[in-house]
Amino acid sequence: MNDEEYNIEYFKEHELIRKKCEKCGTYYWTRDNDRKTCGDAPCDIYSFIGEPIFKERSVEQIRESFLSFFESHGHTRLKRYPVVARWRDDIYLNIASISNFQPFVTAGKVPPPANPLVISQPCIRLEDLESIGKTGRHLTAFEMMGHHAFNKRGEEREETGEIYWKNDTVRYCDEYLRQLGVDMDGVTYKEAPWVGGGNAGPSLEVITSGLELATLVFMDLKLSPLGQIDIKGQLYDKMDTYIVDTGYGLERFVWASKGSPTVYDAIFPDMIKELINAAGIVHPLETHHELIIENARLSGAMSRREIAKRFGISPKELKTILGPIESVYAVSDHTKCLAFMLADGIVPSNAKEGYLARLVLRRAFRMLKSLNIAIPLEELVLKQIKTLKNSFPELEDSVDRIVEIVALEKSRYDDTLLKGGRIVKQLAKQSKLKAQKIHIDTLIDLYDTHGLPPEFVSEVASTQGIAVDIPENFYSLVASMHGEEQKTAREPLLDGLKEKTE
Ligand code: A5A
Repeated sequence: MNDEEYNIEYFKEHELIRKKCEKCGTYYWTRDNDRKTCGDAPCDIYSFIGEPIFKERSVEQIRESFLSFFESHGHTRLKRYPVVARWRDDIYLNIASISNFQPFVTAGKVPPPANPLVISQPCIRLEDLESIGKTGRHLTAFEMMGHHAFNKRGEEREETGEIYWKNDTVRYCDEYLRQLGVDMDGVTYKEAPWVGGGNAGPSLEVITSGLELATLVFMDLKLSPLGQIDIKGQLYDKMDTYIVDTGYGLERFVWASKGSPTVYDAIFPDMIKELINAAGIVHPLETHHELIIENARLSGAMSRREIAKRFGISPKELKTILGPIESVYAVSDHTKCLAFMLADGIVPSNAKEGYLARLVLRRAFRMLKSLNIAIPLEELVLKQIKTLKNSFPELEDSVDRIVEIVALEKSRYDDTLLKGGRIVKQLAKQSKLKAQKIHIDTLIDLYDTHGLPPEFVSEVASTQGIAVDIPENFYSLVASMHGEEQKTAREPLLDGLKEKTE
């Protein structure tokens, strides 16, 4: 992407300078002359754990502060859209606030519902499944607060004029962060071109204290077979429209304001307490305080293996300490994800979005079991709805349906495991005879055809003396094979190796 794209007047006027990260080589903008790195994980560690970035605020307070800030700057506030992206033929779930307006509004074929507009859109990203509970910052269900402006080129622009573009977008961001009380000397704007939903454009990631809080995308390209601009082997052309597409991670702002070890501790304190009690465990913050805080600070920047080494323990020991609390975090996350998925009408099945709901349900069943928690999952989903009902009263309309669906799914799951035990035993015996391992393809087949989670396969196979290697990304792998989500998931082009989706 042409450097000129980031030559934004606002940066110059406010004396931000462009630097190259000493670690990852990415360019970023900062007010701090002495800065050496881009500020993002893994180049920088989370430095706000125990030292919040600004005054503590709740989810409701941050959401309202964002929406009213942009309202006071001429934006129309919109209600949320469903989490099931029924209007899209390329994705099943709503993965970003801009997804609401792709492809027809972004292509200029249908006028936007308001212009400019602001929204807080519940999104679901299952490609982040394996990170849930581990990196401290990933949720499957999160709210993306976005302000959007849809500009047209050519004659139409002569008539209506430009709504706004890069300068005002960065100015709004600076002003909003300043209003929250963020120290602006610690904020970096990292250059990270964005692609998603058939569109692309230059983008700036807004980072402080190791945490990416928001992304400002200047969407002005569309996929085009004869396009002139090559991005990652795909051809793009300029659009007739150019669109401000921003995404501010609501829960991350709340986390930054609390400085808790993870985003889950910031968002789900009551649910976490209840699950810990029900499991009869102690939060490792109490038993291994230093390790947990240090792990929380490093978890965005280092692998498990590296962290274990730093503490002079084996990765297995680290897993024993962290495993239960990570499952507690994941159940907290998944119950919220299910509240939205089921309330928005998804019925678990073996296809399309139903497959994705079943995947989340079964992961939650399995984790509850591993924690020895007997509370029915539907009760926990209802608890989430209670917490969410002030902001999303519509969720309450589906309570009866949700209870019925989750309970039915549980009994199906129990049946599946009962039958599955025999299948896996047989398979393990055969593998033993042939001195073969159980291959990943077999694991996927057992999951897809028989509904058997790889952890269950591993448990049963081990009784026959067969060890099973479960790939770390098993669930996001099967989700992507079915969800086609990866097609449009955002990929920062310059750091594709690090993380795809943030
Ligand atoms: N359309 C653009 C704006 C977009 O989707 N950008 S993004 O992928 O970077 O997401 C915007 C912001 O949402 C991120 O900066 C981050 O703050 C938040 N976010 C993304 N994935 C998240 C996840 N799995 N959990 C919590 N927050 C997430």
